[in-house]
Amino acid sequence: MAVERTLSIIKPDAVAKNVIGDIISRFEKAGLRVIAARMAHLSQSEAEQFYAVHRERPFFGELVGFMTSGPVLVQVLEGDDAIARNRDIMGATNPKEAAPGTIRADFAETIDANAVHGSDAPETAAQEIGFFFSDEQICPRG
Ligand code: YYY
Ligand code: MG
Repeated sequence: MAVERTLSIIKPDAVAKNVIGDIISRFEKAGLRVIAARMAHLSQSEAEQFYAVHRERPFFGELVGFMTSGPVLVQVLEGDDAIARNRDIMGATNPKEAAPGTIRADFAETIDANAVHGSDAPETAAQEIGFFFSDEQICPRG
């Protein structure tokens, strides 16, 4: 098992519900370590850039509107198989289809406001981490 890093975002709906700590606790219980974190209120241009891969999708405008609607917590998580492990504990994109006990099943109701983002592959993880954090802002555990 390789130690990986992944980018996680606790989205505006979950921040507004005041469940940041509950969600980080899920990461920690799954063996993931927070090695960088900061609050951010994304601008329209930042959200458009971050989700550029979806720019042709019909939900793009709503996605950007939602992601800029309030503050988020952006984090780098590190651990064995961090990318897939984070996706597992997040649950399916649509909370209605997310397995019981996953973050999206427990903290979200709709596909457009689904509590968390997680990188989906090593290349996107590296790109997304670099989008939010410089090397000096990342503090790997010894
Ligand atoms: O990686 P993940 O967040 O699980 O889903 P993506 O397919 O990458 O879509 C990104 C984001 O877009 C999703 O978290 C919510 C939103 N979205 C939507 O509002 N409606 C859809 N039908 C699909 C995605
Ligand atoms: Mg995705």
